[in-house]
Amino acid sequence: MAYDTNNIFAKILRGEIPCNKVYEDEFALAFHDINPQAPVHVLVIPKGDYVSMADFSASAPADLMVGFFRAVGKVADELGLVEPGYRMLANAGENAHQEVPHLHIHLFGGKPLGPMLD
Ligand code: IU
Repeated sequence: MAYDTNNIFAKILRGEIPCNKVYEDEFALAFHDINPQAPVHVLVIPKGDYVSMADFSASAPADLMVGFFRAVGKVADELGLVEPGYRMLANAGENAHQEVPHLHIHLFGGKPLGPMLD
């Protein structure tokens, strides 16, 4: 799928739409989900035009890939999620109900989470 530069997360990255930011560096931006599904529900997005993990893993430069995943880990740590644990998830495509066509990793935490896929 071609990247849509008018998707909502692209607009957030360009500063055209506000977000409730928790972390930002040269590779990634993290912000609170507007419709939280857990006491902590944060989205981490890479600074680049990637629809999903498929094109990110295939074509992102190595420094962005490393920087993005380091940012995901840093956000989880800074939010105090590492102990007692959290869930990370990235929806990709129609079957997974990906709503926003810019790669985003969901971080869920702040309570015991149920089993996956229920
Ligand atoms: P999904 O993995 O693409 O289905 O998740 C999209 C998420 O983006 C979903 O949890 C929304 O609540 C969230 N979101 C947001 O935080 N801010 C927005 O302006 C929009 C969606 I549109």
